[in-house]
Amino acid sequence: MKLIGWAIALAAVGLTPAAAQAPQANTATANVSEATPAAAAPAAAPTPVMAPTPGIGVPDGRKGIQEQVTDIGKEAAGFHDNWLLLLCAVISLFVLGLLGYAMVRFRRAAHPVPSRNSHNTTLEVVWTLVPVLILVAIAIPSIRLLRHQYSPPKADLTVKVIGNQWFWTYEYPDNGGLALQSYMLKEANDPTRGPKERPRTDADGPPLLAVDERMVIPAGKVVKLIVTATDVIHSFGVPALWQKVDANPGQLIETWIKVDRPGVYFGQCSELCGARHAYMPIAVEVVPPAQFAAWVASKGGTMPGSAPPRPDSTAISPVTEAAAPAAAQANAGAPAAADPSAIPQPATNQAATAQN
Ligand SMILES: [Cu+2]
Repeated sequence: MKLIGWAIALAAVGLTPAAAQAPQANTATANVSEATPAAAAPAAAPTPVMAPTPGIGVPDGRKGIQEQVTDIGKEAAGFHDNWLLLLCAVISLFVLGLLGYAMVRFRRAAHPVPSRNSHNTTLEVVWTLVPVLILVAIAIPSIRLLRHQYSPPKADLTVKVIGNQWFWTYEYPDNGGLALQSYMLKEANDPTRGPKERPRTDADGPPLLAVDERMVIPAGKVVKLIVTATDVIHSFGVPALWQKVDANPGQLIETWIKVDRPGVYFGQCSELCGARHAYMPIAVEVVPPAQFAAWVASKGGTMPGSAPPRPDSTAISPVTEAAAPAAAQANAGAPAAADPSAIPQPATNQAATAQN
Protein backbone atom coordinates (compact mmCIF):
# COMPACT_ATOMS: atom_id res chain seq x y z
CA MET A 1 0.00 0.00 0.00
CA LYS A 2 2.84 2.30 0.96
CA LEU A 3 4.58 1.47 -2.32
CA ILE A 4 1.49 2.50 -4.31
CA GLY A 5 1.39 5.79 -2.39
CA TRP A 6 5.05 6.48 -3.20
CA ALA A 7 4.48 5.56 -6.85
CA ILE A 8 1.59 8.05 -7.09
CA ALA A 9 3.65 10.78 -5.39
CA LEU A 10 6.62 10.19 -7.73
CA ALA A 11 4.36 10.19 -10.78
CA ALA A 12 2.82 13.48 -9.62
CA VAL A 13 6.27 15.06 -9.18
CA GLY A 14 7.36 13.80 -12.60
CA LEU A 15 4.20 15.09 -14.28
CA THR A 16 4.08 18.51 -12.64
CA PRO A 17 6.54 20.36 -14.94
CA ALA A 18 4.74 19.01 -18.01
CA ALA A 19 1.42 20.10 -16.57
CA ALA A 20 2.83 23.53 -15.82
CA GLN A 21 4.19 23.83 -19.34
CA ALA A 22 0.90 22.93 -21.02
CA PRO A 23 -1.03 26.18 -20.38
CA GLN A 24 2.10 28.14 -21.28
CA ALA A 25 2.23 26.50 -24.69
CA ASN A 26 -1.51 27.00 -25.18
CA THR A 27 -1.47 30.65 -24.31
CA ALA A 28 1.73 31.47 -26.13
CA THR A 29 -0.07 32.37 -29.33
CA ALA A 30 -2.49 34.58 -27.42
CA ASN A 31 0.46 36.29 -25.79
CA VAL A 32 2.14 36.96 -29.11
CA SER A 33 -1.06 38.30 -30.63
CA GLU A 34 -1.61 40.52 -27.58
CA ALA A 35 1.92 41.82 -27.99
CA THR A 36 1.33 42.74 -31.61
CA PRO A 37 -0.14 46.24 -30.93
CA ALA A 38 2.92 47.05 -28.84
CA ALA A 39 5.16 45.81 -31.63
CA ALA A 40 3.24 48.00 -34.07
CA ALA A 41 3.91 51.10 -31.95
CA PRO A 42 6.71 53.44 -33.06
CA ALA A 43 10.07 51.73 -32.53
CA ALA A 44 11.84 53.20 -29.54
CA ALA A 45 15.55 53.92 -29.52
CA PRO A 46 17.34 51.04 -27.79
CA THR A 47 18.23 51.93 -24.22
CA PRO A 48 21.16 50.22 -22.50
CA VAL A 49 20.01 47.58 -20.04
CA MET A 50 21.11 48.15 -16.45
CA ALA A 51 22.29 44.85 -15.00
CA PRO A 52 20.89 43.97 -11.56
CA THR A 53 23.20 43.88 -8.53
CA PRO A 54 23.48 40.34 -7.13
CA GLY A 55 21.78 40.11 -3.74
CA ILE A 56 19.93 43.44 -4.00
CA GLY A 57 16.40 43.52 -5.35
CA VAL A 58 16.79 39.91 -6.50
CA PRO A 59 15.91 36.75 -4.54
CA ASP A 60 19.16 34.81 -3.97
CA GLY A 61 18.14 32.00 -1.64
CA ARG A 62 18.82 33.88 1.58
CA LYS A 63 16.19 33.66 4.28
CA GLY A 64 14.50 36.72 5.75
CA ILE A 65 13.48 40.05 4.30
CA GLN A 66 15.30 41.35 1.21
CA GLU A 67 17.62 44.32 1.74
CA GLN A 68 15.37 47.38 1.75
CA VAL A 69 16.06 50.43 -0.40
CA THR A 70 13.26 52.78 0.69
CA ASP A 71 13.08 54.64 4.02
CA ILE A 72 9.72 53.01 4.82
CA GLY A 73 11.15 49.58 3.96
CA LYS A 74 14.19 50.17 6.18
CA GLU A 75 11.97 51.28 9.08
CA ALA A 76 9.60 48.31 8.63
CA ALA A 77 12.40 45.75 8.25
CA GLY A 78 14.19 47.19 11.29
CA PHE A 79 10.95 47.01 13.29
CA HIS A 80 10.59 43.36 12.30
CA ASP A 81 14.21 42.25 12.70
CA ASN A 82 15.27 44.24 15.76
CA TRP A 83 12.07 44.45 17.76
CA LEU A 84 9.27 42.01 16.81
CA LEU A 85 11.59 39.04 16.29
CA LEU A 86 13.43 39.80 19.55
CA LEU A 87 10.17 40.16 21.48
CA CYS A 88 8.80 36.90 20.02
CA ALA A 89 12.03 35.08 20.93
CA VAL A 90 12.01 36.37 24.53
CA ILE A 91 8.31 35.48 25.02
CA SER A 92 8.76 32.01 23.47
CA LEU A 93 11.81 31.26 25.64
CA PHE A 94 10.01 32.50 28.77
CA VAL A 95 6.92 30.33 28.10
CA LEU A 96 9.13 27.33 27.24
CA GLY A 97 11.13 27.80 30.47
CA LEU A 98 7.95 28.14 32.55
CA LEU A 99 6.52 25.00 30.95
CA GLY A 100 9.71 23.02 31.61
CA TYR A 101 9.89 24.26 35.19
CA ALA A 102 6.24 23.30 35.89
CA MET A 103 6.71 19.86 34.31
CA VAL A 104 9.76 19.09 36.45
CA ARG A 105 8.89 20.86 39.69
CA PHE A 106 5.26 19.77 39.89
CA ARG A 107 5.55 16.24 38.49
CA ARG A 108 3.59 13.59 40.42
CA ALA A 109 6.70 11.95 41.94
CA ALA A 110 8.00 15.19 43.46
CA HIS A 111 4.65 16.78 44.23
CA PRO A 112 2.07 14.09 45.07
CA VAL A 113 -0.56 16.44 46.58
CA PRO A 114 -1.66 19.05 43.99
CA SER A 115 -2.17 22.63 45.09
CA ARG A 116 -5.83 23.72 45.57
CA ASN A 117 -5.19 27.46 45.04
CA SER A 118 -7.67 29.05 42.60
CA HIS A 119 -6.86 32.79 43.05
CA ASN A 120 -3.73 34.83 43.40
CA THR A 121 -4.37 38.53 43.03
CA THR A 122 -0.74 39.52 42.45
CA LEU A 123 -0.27 36.87 39.77
CA GLU A 124 -3.53 37.85 38.04
CA VAL A 125 -2.55 41.52 37.94
CA VAL A 126 0.86 40.60 36.54
CA TRP A 127 -0.42 38.29 33.81
CA THR A 128 -2.92 40.91 32.72
CA LEU A 129 -0.58 43.89 32.83
CA VAL A 130 2.45 42.29 31.17
CA PRO A 131 0.62 41.30 27.94
CA VAL A 132 -0.95 44.78 27.81
CA LEU A 133 2.50 46.35 28.09
CA ILE A 134 3.81 44.02 25.38
CA LEU A 135 0.97 45.04 23.05
CA VAL A 136 1.63 48.72 23.73
CA ALA A 137 5.32 48.15 23.00
CA ILE A 138 4.32 46.70 19.62
CA ALA A 139 1.58 49.24 18.89
CA ILE A 140 3.69 52.39 19.31
CA PRO A 141 6.32 51.65 16.61
CA SER A 142 3.66 49.96 14.49
CA ILE A 143 1.37 53.00 14.41
CA ARG A 144 4.38 55.27 13.84
CA LEU A 145 5.31 53.16 10.80
CA LEU A 146 1.74 53.33 9.47
CA ARG A 147 1.76 57.10 9.93
CA HIS A 148 4.97 57.40 7.89
CA GLN A 149 3.67 55.01 5.25
CA TYR A 150 0.34 56.80 4.82
CA SER A 151 1.67 60.38 4.91
CA PRO A 152 3.28 60.53 1.47
CA PRO A 153 5.41 63.57 0.67
CA LYS A 154 4.45 65.65 -2.38
CA ALA A 155 4.91 63.46 -5.44
CA ASP A 156 7.49 64.37 -8.09
CA LEU A 157 6.17 61.81 -10.57
CA THR A 158 3.06 59.65 -10.98
CA VAL A 159 3.07 56.18 -12.50
CA LYS A 160 -0.15 54.31 -13.11
CA VAL A 161 0.43 50.58 -12.67
CA ILE A 162 -2.18 48.41 -14.37
CA GLY A 163 -2.37 44.63 -13.98
CA ASN A 164 -3.60 42.65 -16.98
CA GLN A 165 -3.87 38.92 -17.66
CA TRP A 166 -0.83 38.44 -17.84
CA PHE A 167 1.37 41.49 -18.16
CA TRP A 168 1.74 44.90 -16.57
CA THR A 169 1.08 48.30 -18.12
CA TYR A 170 2.93 51.35 -16.81
CA GLU A 171 1.48 54.74 -17.70
CA TYR A 172 3.29 58.03 -17.06
CA PRO A 173 0.59 60.73 -17.15
CA ASP A 174 3.16 63.45 -16.30
CA ASN A 175 5.30 62.46 -19.28
CA GLY A 176 3.08 63.09 -22.28
CA GLY A 177 0.94 60.02 -21.63
CA LEU A 178 3.88 57.65 -22.10
CA ALA A 179 2.65 54.06 -21.68
CA LEU A 180 4.48 50.74 -21.76
CA GLN A 181 3.47 47.11 -21.74
CA SER A 182 5.78 44.88 -19.74
CA TYR A 183 6.00 41.18 -20.60
CA MET A 184 8.22 38.48 -19.11
CA LEU A 185 11.25 37.66 -21.27
CA LYS A 186 11.40 34.00 -22.25
CA GLU A 187 14.54 31.88 -22.40
CA ALA A 188 16.37 31.50 -25.74
CA ASN A 189 15.54 27.78 -25.87
CA ASP A 190 11.87 28.23 -24.91
CA PRO A 191 9.83 26.64 -27.74
CA THR A 192 6.89 28.97 -26.95
CA ARG A 193 8.99 32.08 -27.70
CA GLY A 194 7.72 33.88 -30.78
CA PRO A 195 10.09 35.04 -33.56
CA LYS A 196 9.66 38.72 -32.55
CA GLU A 197 10.19 38.13 -28.83
CA ARG A 198 13.79 38.74 -27.79
CA PRO A 199 15.23 36.14 -25.42
CA ARG A 200 16.33 36.90 -21.86
CA THR A 201 19.98 37.74 -21.17
CA ASP A 202 21.74 37.89 -17.78
CA ALA A 203 21.75 41.69 -17.98
CA ASP A 204 17.93 41.60 -18.05
CA GLY A 205 17.76 39.68 -14.77
CA PRO A 206 17.10 36.15 -13.58
CA PRO A 207 14.78 33.74 -15.43
CA LEU A 208 11.06 34.26 -14.76
CA LEU A 209 11.78 37.78 -13.40
CA ALA A 210 13.32 39.59 -16.37
CA VAL A 211 10.94 41.69 -18.48
CA ASP A 212 11.09 43.40 -21.86
CA GLU A 213 10.01 46.81 -20.55
CA ARG A 214 10.96 47.82 -17.01
CA MET A 215 9.15 50.42 -14.97
CA VAL A 216 11.80 53.15 -14.93
CA ILE A 217 11.75 55.81 -12.21
CA PRO A 218 14.20 58.55 -11.17
CA ALA A 219 16.36 58.07 -8.07
CA GLY A 220 15.72 60.29 -5.04
CA LYS A 221 12.27 61.39 -6.27
CA VAL A 222 8.93 60.69 -4.65
CA VAL A 223 6.97 58.50 -7.05
CA LYS A 224 3.25 58.15 -6.57
CA LEU A 225 1.95 54.79 -7.77
CA ILE A 226 -1.69 54.44 -8.72
CA VAL A 227 -2.42 50.74 -8.88
CA THR A 228 -5.38 49.16 -10.65
CA ALA A 229 -6.29 46.26 -12.96
CA THR A 230 -8.29 45.74 -16.13
CA ASP A 231 -9.63 42.21 -15.67
CA VAL A 232 -9.12 40.31 -12.40
CA ILE A 233 -7.37 41.06 -9.12
CA HIS A 234 -3.58 41.20 -9.43
CA SER A 235 -1.07 42.41 -6.86
CA PHE A 236 1.92 44.65 -7.41
CA GLY A 237 4.59 43.20 -5.15
CA VAL A 238 8.25 44.28 -5.08
CA PRO A 239 9.93 43.03 -1.88
CA ALA A 240 13.00 45.33 -1.89
CA LEU A 241 10.70 48.39 -2.19
CA TRP A 242 8.41 47.18 0.64
CA GLN A 243 5.47 47.18 -1.74
CA LYS A 244 2.61 44.75 -2.03
CA VAL A 245 -0.55 46.43 -3.24
CA ASP A 246 -3.61 44.72 -4.65
CA ALA A 247 -4.54 45.81 -8.17
CA ASN A 248 -8.33 45.68 -8.25
CA PRO A 249 -10.44 46.28 -11.37
CA GLY A 250 -12.49 49.45 -10.94
CA GLN A 251 -10.46 50.71 -8.00
CA LEU A 252 -7.47 53.02 -7.80
CA ILE A 253 -5.14 52.30 -4.90
CA GLU A 254 -2.45 54.84 -4.16
CA THR A 255 0.96 54.12 -2.72
CA TRP A 256 4.37 55.72 -3.02
CA ILE A 257 8.06 54.96 -3.19
CA LYS A 258 11.26 56.94 -2.99
CA VAL A 259 14.40 55.05 -3.88
CA ASP A 260 17.76 56.77 -3.55
CA ARG A 261 19.92 53.90 -4.77
CA PRO A 262 19.96 53.33 -8.57
CA GLY A 263 19.45 49.68 -9.43
CA VAL A 264 16.99 47.08 -10.62
CA TYR A 265 14.44 45.64 -8.22
CA PHE A 266 12.35 42.62 -9.11
CA GLY A 267 8.93 41.49 -7.97
CA GLN A 268 5.98 39.43 -9.10
CA CYS A 269 2.24 39.53 -9.31
CA SER A 270 1.29 38.35 -5.83
CA GLU A 271 -2.38 37.49 -6.32
CA LEU A 272 -3.43 34.28 -8.03
CA CYS A 273 -4.84 35.75 -11.25
CA GLY A 274 -5.13 32.89 -13.72
CA ALA A 275 -3.17 30.36 -15.76
CA ARG A 276 -0.10 32.55 -16.35
CA HIS A 277 -0.09 34.26 -12.95
CA ALA A 278 3.46 33.03 -12.38
CA TYR A 279 4.68 34.64 -15.61
CA MET A 280 3.92 38.32 -15.05
CA PRO A 281 7.00 39.56 -13.17
CA ILE A 282 7.76 43.16 -12.28
CA ALA A 283 11.09 44.94 -12.77
CA VAL A 284 11.59 48.45 -11.42
CA GLU A 285 14.69 50.25 -12.67
CA VAL A 286 15.84 53.25 -10.67
CA VAL A 287 18.10 55.61 -12.61
CA PRO A 288 19.61 59.06 -11.98
CA PRO A 289 17.14 61.86 -12.91
CA ALA A 290 19.09 62.92 -16.03
CA GLN A 291 19.06 59.35 -17.31
CA PHE A 292 15.32 59.17 -16.57
CA ALA A 293 14.73 62.23 -18.76
CA ALA A 294 16.75 60.60 -21.55
CA TRP A 295 14.75 57.38 -21.17
CA VAL A 296 11.44 59.29 -21.35
CA ALA A 297 12.62 61.01 -24.54
CA SER A 298 13.75 57.67 -26.03
CA LYS A 299 10.23 56.32 -25.49
CA GLY A 300 8.59 59.31 -27.15
CA GLY A 301 7.43 60.97 -23.91
CA THR A 302 8.10 64.44 -22.56
CA MET A 303 9.22 65.83 -19.22
CA PRO A 304 6.80 68.18 -17.41
CA GLY A 305 7.35 71.78 -18.53
CA SER A 306 9.28 70.80 -21.64
CA ALA A 307 8.21 71.32 -25.27
CA PRO A 308 4.97 69.61 -26.36
CA PRO A 309 5.32 66.09 -27.82
CA ARG A 310 6.06 65.55 -31.47
CA PRO A 311 3.01 64.67 -33.57
CA ASP A 312 4.37 61.15 -34.17
CA SER A 313 4.86 60.36 -30.48
CA THR A 314 2.66 57.89 -28.59
CA ALA A 315 1.01 60.76 -26.69
CA ILE A 316 -2.46 61.92 -27.69
CA SER A 317 -1.67 64.41 -30.43
CA PRO A 318 -3.82 67.32 -31.72
CA VAL A 319 -4.21 65.28 -34.92
CA THR A 320 -5.81 62.42 -32.99
CA GLU A 321 -8.06 64.80 -31.08
CA ALA A 322 -9.10 66.59 -34.25
CA ALA A 323 -9.91 63.25 -35.85
CA ALA A 324 -12.05 62.18 -32.90
CA PRO A 325 -15.19 64.27 -33.71
CA ALA A 326 -15.05 63.10 -37.32
CA ALA A 327 -14.83 59.51 -36.14
CA ALA A 328 -17.72 60.09 -33.73
CA GLN A 329 -19.82 61.49 -36.59
CA ALA A 330 -19.00 58.49 -38.74
CA ASN A 331 -19.91 56.16 -35.88
CA ALA A 332 -23.23 57.94 -35.23
CA GLY A 333 -24.62 56.37 -38.38
CA ALA A 334 -23.71 52.88 -37.25
CA PRO A 335 -26.19 51.63 -34.64
CA ALA A 336 -23.85 48.96 -33.26
CA ALA A 337 -21.08 51.43 -32.49
CA ALA A 338 -23.48 54.05 -31.07
CA ASP A 339 -23.76 52.03 -27.84
CA PRO A 340 -20.55 52.77 -25.88
CA SER A 341 -20.67 49.36 -24.21
CA ALA A 342 -20.46 47.74 -27.64
CA ILE A 343 -17.10 49.41 -28.34
CA PRO A 344 -14.20 47.23 -27.17
CA GLN A 345 -12.22 49.17 -24.58
CA PRO A 346 -8.48 49.37 -25.28
CA ALA A 347 -6.41 48.04 -22.42
CA THR A 348 -3.68 50.63 -22.78
CA ASN A 349 -2.85 53.91 -24.38
CA GLN A 350 -0.65 52.08 -26.83
CA ALA A 351 -3.55 49.90 -27.89
CA ALA A 352 -5.71 53.02 -28.16
CA THR A 353 -3.12 54.66 -30.37
CA ALA A 354 -2.86 51.55 -32.50
CA GLN A 355 -6.67 51.42 -32.85
CA ASN A 356 -6.85 55.06 -33.82
CU1 LIG B 1 -1.61 38.82 -11.83
